[in-house]
Amino acid sequence: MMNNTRPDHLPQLKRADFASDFRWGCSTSSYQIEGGANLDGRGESIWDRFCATPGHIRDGSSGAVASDHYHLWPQDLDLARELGTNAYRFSIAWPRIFAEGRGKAPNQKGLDFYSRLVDGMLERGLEPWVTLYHWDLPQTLQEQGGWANRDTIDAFVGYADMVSRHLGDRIQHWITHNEPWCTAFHGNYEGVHAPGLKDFKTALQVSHNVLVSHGRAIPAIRANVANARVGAALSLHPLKAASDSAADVAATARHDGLRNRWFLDPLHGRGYPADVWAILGDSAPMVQEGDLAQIATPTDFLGVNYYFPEIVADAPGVGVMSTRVIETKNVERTAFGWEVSPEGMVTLLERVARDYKPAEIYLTENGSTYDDVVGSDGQIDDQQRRSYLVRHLAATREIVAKGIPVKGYFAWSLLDNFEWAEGYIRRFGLTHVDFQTQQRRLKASGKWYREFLRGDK
Ligand code: IFM
Repeated sequence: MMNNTRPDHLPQLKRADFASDFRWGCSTSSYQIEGGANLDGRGESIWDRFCATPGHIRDGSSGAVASDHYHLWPQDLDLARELGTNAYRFSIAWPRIFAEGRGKAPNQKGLDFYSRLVDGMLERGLEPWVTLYHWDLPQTLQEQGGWANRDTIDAFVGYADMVSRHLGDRIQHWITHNEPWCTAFHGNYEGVHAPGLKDFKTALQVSHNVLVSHGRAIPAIRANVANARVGAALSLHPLKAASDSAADVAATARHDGLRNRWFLDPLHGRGYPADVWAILGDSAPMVQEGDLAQIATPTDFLGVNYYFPEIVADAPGVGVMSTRVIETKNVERTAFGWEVSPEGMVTLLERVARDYKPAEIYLTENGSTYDDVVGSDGQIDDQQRRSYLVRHLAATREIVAKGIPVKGYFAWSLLDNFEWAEGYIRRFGLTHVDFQTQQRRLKASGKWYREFLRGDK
């Protein structure tokens, strides 16, 4: 395999290759970085509860302290500014606003924290991009059925209303949900994420209710925020059939149906894909009159989180969809085993633009994990992550050159953080975090991003 980490093999890039109003940022999420789990009136989230059960998290950890961003946020925003980014994507912990998920009075200390955080972004020239739901559902709501219960839709709209009322004077960009596929299927079918359920029908109902909550939150946000720009961030994958056989090709179409089209189609006014619906049988979600119209409420942009392509084979009897994702050999992979494929990102965005024609697309996440080593000089020479970043930015430039309306790129992630079921084993940061001391150190990848963004290469 080609050594893709050698600087002379990497494409040459400069910020000036992109429009001057292109959004450059990093993404983070509340549970993964904040810590401060019991501070200032924050309620329990499904992730606090999930992590407490031995066996759920590979290293037995939790996000209780994480990167201690709850205390260290000024220094983290300084880092984002020093990188030269002009935008910053973060999420709000719902249980900090409503400890039990809903209520007339919000937790003022929670609102104040985010208010200070947003002011801190603006003071540093960082445009705030907020995500309302990045998986930390209040545990009380889970006890009432979680996202499978339609009442959670109302609770989410109340929460979105409260947050947008308080922060809408300073935040223009609103992302309702991060990766609804993961919320639904990792959390409720595979059981590898909170709340840890393993029920396909529940997962499908969750996916539907999450989508309805997205559509219903939009008018609330627009009512509170002048010039609001709203969208959702989907995790999408380009797919290839494992072979030319009719069975593998058909399996790939089925897999695409649930992985990609199950979310893209209803958000773009097409309802659920008929081919998938026909397979679901009794597992299909309960859809009420008006739901599909609400899901299709017009948005301003589509957020795409891109990490890796998938190779799909027919697998009779495997799950409801009878498909299997297979691992091919001789492919460059990250430490997570995810295939590195900048060209897959090009294929994916061409497809999304062609089939759905979103007015604007933002790459709301893209990044990689490797086994970082801190050298004796204290430096983290993460050439693989640097190479990954450079090549995905070159792919972004190619996508833009094709006339696809990609308007921004957010690297995942600003900091090493709590990587869900993998705990602290997987590091995605452009900045290294020593979880004993909370010391931050920019990795080689972060230094490259800084040079690229500041044009001082
Ligand atoms: O860390 C996650 C993030 O929370 C959602 N998107 C994928 C990232 C890497 O796994």
